[in-house]
Amino acid sequence: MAVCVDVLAVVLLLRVAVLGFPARPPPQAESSCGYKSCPATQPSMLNVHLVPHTHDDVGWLKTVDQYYYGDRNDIQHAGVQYILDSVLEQLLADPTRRFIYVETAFFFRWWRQQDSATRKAVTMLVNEGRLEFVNGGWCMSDEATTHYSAVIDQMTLGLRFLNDTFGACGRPRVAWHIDPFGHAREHASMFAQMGYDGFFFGRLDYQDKARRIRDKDMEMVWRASESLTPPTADLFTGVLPNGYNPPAGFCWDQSCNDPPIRDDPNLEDYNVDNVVKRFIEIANDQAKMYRTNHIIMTMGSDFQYENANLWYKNMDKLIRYVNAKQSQGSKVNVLYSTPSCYLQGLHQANLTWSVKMDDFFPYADGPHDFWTGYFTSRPALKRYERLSNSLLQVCNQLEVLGGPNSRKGPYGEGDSDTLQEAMSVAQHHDAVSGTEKQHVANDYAKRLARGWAHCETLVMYNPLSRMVSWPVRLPVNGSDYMVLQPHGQVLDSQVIPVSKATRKIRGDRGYAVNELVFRVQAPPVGFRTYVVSQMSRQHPPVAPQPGTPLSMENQFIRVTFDPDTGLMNTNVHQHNRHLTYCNSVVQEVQQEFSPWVSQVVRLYWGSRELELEWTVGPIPVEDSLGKEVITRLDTNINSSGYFYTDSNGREMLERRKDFRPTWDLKQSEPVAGNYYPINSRIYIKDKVNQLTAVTDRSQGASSLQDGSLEIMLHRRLLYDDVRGVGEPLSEPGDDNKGLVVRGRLLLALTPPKDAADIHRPLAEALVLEPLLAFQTGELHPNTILEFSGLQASLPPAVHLLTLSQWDQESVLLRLEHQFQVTESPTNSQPVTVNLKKLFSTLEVVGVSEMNLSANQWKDEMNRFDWKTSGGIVTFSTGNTNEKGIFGMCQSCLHKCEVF
Ligand SMILES: *[C@@H]1O[C@H](CO)[C@@H](O)[C@H](O)[C@H]1NC(C)=O
Ligand SMILES: *[C@@H]1O[C@H](CO)[C@@H](O)[C@H](O)[C@H]1NC(C)=O
Ligand SMILES: *[C@@H]1O[C@H](CO)[C@@H](O)[C@H](O)[C@H]1NC(C)=O
Ligand SMILES: *[C@@H]1O[C@H](CO)[C@@H](O)[C@H](O)[C@H]1NC(C)=O
Ligand SMILES: CC(=O)N[C@H]1CO[C@H](CO)[C@@H](O)[C@@H]1O
Ligand SMILES: [Zn+2]
Repeated sequence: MAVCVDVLAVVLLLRVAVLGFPARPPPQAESSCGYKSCPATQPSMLNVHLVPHTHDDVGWLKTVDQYYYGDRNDIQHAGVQYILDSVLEQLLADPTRRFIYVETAFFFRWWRQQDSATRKAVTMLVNEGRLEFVNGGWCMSDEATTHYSAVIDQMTLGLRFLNDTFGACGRPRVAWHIDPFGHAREHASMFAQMGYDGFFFGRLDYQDKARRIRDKDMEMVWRASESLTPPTADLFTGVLPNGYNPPAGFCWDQSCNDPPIRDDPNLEDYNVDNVVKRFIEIANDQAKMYRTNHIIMTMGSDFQYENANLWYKNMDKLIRYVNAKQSQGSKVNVLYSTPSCYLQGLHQANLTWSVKMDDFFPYADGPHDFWTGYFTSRPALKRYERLSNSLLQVCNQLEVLGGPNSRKGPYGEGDSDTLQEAMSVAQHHDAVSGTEKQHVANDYAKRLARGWAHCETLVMYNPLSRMVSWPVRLPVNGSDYMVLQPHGQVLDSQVIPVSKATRKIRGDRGYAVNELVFRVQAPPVGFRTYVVSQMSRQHPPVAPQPGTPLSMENQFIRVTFDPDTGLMNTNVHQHNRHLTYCNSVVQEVQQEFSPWVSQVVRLYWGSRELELEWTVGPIPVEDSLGKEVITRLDTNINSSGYFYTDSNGREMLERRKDFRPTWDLKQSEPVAGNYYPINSRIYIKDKVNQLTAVTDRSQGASSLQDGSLEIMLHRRLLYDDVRGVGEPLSEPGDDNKGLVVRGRLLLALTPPKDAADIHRPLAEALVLEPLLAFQTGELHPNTILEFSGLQASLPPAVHLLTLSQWDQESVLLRLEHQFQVTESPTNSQPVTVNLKKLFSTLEVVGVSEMNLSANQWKDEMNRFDWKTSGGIVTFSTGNTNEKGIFGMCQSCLHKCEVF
């Protein structure tokens, strides 16, 4: 029993240690939902698909709870429970009406409050395709600031609820990201691997949109991975005509002021002829931008349909009166429809579509309106979200290791549900993105904190599938300590004074004067116990050197500091050298650039990376100027205007200053217009060197000069940006003086061909950080000192993406190949993993393969195929300068057998 890992992820449901597992029930008949339920269209006419919809933010100006109940309508009139109540009544009143619903976080709450008669009625509507779920994740995730691991989890949570509740008829066919502020290629890749047939969105750069309208290129096939053989990561992608709003003059919600259809001919204000004429004009104009005889109109907007009667009553009339014109020769046919029925129309047109290979960042809605600041907004929330993802994975793993019958394992209080829900809410495009009001940001953090409280683990735990070693820093009061490994050997450790910046931030909280630093190791999917004891000898720690030391170095790196400016300079060692201070754990230089910006440069013994720990804030605004704080690294790397950023923490994309791959850019903002989101890393390179910066949270970054990298760390603003939130981004911190934020950047300087071998595992270990836990007092004699859930470490190429309890008998396992196809001569190859010999404490007795979001069995998967122009496409990304020919790369083909 083995599996080949050569794609984003192999997703397996393992039946563990229970013999006689019942056979899977045959797939249920899909009733008449799905494509079969689509309304008839007119082949010789222009079919206008009216898609009634509501866009329900999982928190933005109000918290998710306030939105659900319709609380605080003084902030914004919005109540999701009323929307669902009202739409249900309107759908039941007329079988031709349709509605789509998107955010499972809200639907789930509402469903739980319904009686069985209502549930039955809803199920009927779903089975008949009259109520269709689209997207279907817990939320509509942000695309710039999310990490793929958390996105997959939040999609899995929502889609699983839909499958458990409605079976196959609940499975969304279309991904629907109508509001996120730019679109990531990795999201498209994930949607393809989750089995979606198509994807629609509303926001893209205004110049890009103008070009696409001109060239009738609003719909395309997005080829979303460099490593996956087409069409695995191909996703049909459509740009909606009007964001996600109805055409001008046709908004019939209680929140709009457009005139209703007044159809009594005896009245003065009869307007049917005028409405029909305008509508037909708009439809014909829109058809000029698209290629088939199908067009889509999004009939709804933010939190609309609270009184759904207004919308449906007027749309009923619109359909009736516009179609009545057909008897007089009109070629416009309007119908209630859904995104999947529209998609089916496009598919049946059997056209050849253009191929898109880059992404949709950055997003600008005007020459001076780039949505790039949010890549960094609320850096503390972004870090907390990332750390919470680590804890969630740990919590999931501990539940598995604790045994299928117990959610409370011996190693922790594991109950992952609360944290999983909080994390899923946090992926929303106004959550981790930082684009919400302050009180809503506080609510997201509070939800995560509640999740943490349910997942307190009792041991130091490593969730990675290989042995890792990492530095631990403990705040201590004394100056002499001994650290013991499980078998009693003494570990090198070092006591370092707490930095001035830390003491300042800490104020009168805490009293530790030093930090005890040592390097621990933990086995894969497991833990190791270390014992720290204070020694009676008390002598002062190594005194900090006065002034700035001129250099520090270890086996791999040498860093020098300019004696005048204190700025740092670093080189890669060409050969190993023996240094005299071998037992030193860490060298560090503390730098203060201003009272509110400081940095510690650290070089750990044995590390190939240099650590920069930055502390920024409170950003002063007494001068009435908002500020954005960046860190810039200048090198002599000849980067020629190119730099590389990750997409949702996974594949790397090539960026070029003042350039977009698919249109002639008129650059109007030389800084903001060159910023891109990074979730885990950015690099620049030439033939000899590559500088990679790996980060601990999502940020905005760029390279504005050759050889230079910059990363935005923190921002504080005094004016609202007039995009709806109605509040300047000025985080108060806990004392109302402004938020102080601290974070880390890891820098690796290597030859380009070795870079991925270093930055992939580095980013993996920073994203899935090992977790530390402490106990005081004597060790209980029965304490397990060391444990590994795996029989052996997995190869460096394989990342254990998910290990979580699925139900009583089964465990969900996602194994991912974490290298891109051309980036490492040694690690980009496919790898075979033997499942029988994987776990140390679980016996695998059966395996079923699933799609990425675990809501479809492999043998039931099938997607629309789309014809594309240009079979072979060249890529220049990857970290060698070679052009990889797509579709011909060797290592992405299945080479190892699954048996
Ligand atoms: C689609 O078009 C191709 C030619 O490009 C043709 O061979 C094929 O039969 C068409 N399929 C359908 C279902 O019309
Ligand atoms: C830590 O040091 C401070 C000052 O030296 C002392 O007052 C305090 O009691 C110490 N605390 C502990 C826990 O040792
Ligand atoms: C930098 O690289 C470009 C192309 O990669 C090359 O044309 C140029 O000569 C290089 N400049 C230096 C100073 O090496
Ligand atoms: C979806 O739900 C149906 C009905 O409950 C079940 O038979 C099927 O196995 C589920 N599919 C997956 C992939 O879990
Ligand atoms: C990881 C995985 O197997 N993903 C598959 C999920 O299903 C779709 C088809 O429905 C495939 O295209 C993906 O490759
Ligand atoms: Zn939104």
